[in-house]
Amino acid sequence: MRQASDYTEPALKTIFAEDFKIGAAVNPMTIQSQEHLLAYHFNSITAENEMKFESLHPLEDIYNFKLADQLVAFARKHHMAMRGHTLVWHNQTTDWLFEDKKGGCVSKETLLARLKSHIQTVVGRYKEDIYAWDVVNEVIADEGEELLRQSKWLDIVGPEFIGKAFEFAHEADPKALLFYNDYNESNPLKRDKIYKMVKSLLEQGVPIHGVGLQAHWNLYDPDLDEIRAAIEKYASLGLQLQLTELDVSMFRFDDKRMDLKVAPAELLELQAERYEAMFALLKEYRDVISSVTFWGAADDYTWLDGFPVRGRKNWPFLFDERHNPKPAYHQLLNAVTKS
Ligand code: HXH
Repeated sequence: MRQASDYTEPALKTIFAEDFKIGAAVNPMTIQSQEHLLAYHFNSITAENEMKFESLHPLEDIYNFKLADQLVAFARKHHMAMRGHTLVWHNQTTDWLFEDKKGGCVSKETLLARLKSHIQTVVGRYKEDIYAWDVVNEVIADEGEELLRQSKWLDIVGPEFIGKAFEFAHEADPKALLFYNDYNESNPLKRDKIYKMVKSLLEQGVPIHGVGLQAHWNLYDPDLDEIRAAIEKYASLGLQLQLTELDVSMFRFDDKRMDLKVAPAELLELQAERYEAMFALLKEYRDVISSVTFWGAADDYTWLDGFPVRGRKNWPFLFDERHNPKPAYHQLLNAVTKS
């Protein structure tokens, strides 16, 4: 593995210093195993899992801040910005939140009171360290006419849980930038639904400051034109945009191939082309895009190992398993320094 003194290539955070922050999702393992890489190339982090509801608040009277605090300390140590992820989600949230003592459903009032208390505690605790929160994650339905996906939040509270979450977060830290975050954000059908939902929040006076484009992309999808159209549409709301969970999978989402044990040169080349084109586009929108966060940092650890195809490795980042720059890094650097 590379030592701190081995890092001599231009740092990503320097290359894009005039454009946007460059972030990485981290966890308690990677802040150790990837410390030099993170410190050298990145100026922002997000907790991959440690600030999700089930991690921070497993039981009504128990908060677990230990792991989240470790990540915050890492950001402080390396003078990095930190994003918070995530306050309201239908996944990785504990059942107690929605249940009364007898295991039945709580009332709307109780659920909102619990949400408010959770947000005050968590957002309040990290006020000095976290400048932006993903307040609501993934509430839009992927397919069909329905605007909002089915969830216990929707069942119990109705659609106003979304605006309430933003209000509670704004009360807890009036300085924090508050984001709505979602995936398949460049798909035209879902894009228009996200736009519609966020627009209605704005019309109701809800304190929302940005749209998070997760950007779980791959070599082939989404099309650059669709990414551009999505950026334009969200930006037309007058909000800032961030790419919050960027990765470029080697496989189309429905590709089940299992034969690759190492990343083939042809795919690394395609990935280099793709990253170059993507960042050229992102730079065009540097006035509205304030941060680009990868959902990891190097190919030794990615949530895409084993997802959605169990047992399959993936290589979605700019740095390889030994933290060396990949063809995508070199081509990106080349393109950006020429322009
Ligand atoms: C993100 N969801 C989350 O925001 C982040 O917190 C997490 O660490 C990783 C990714 C992306 C996602 C959303 C839906 C999804 C898969 C990933 O849905 C599927 C689940 C199974 C099969 C197909 C889709």
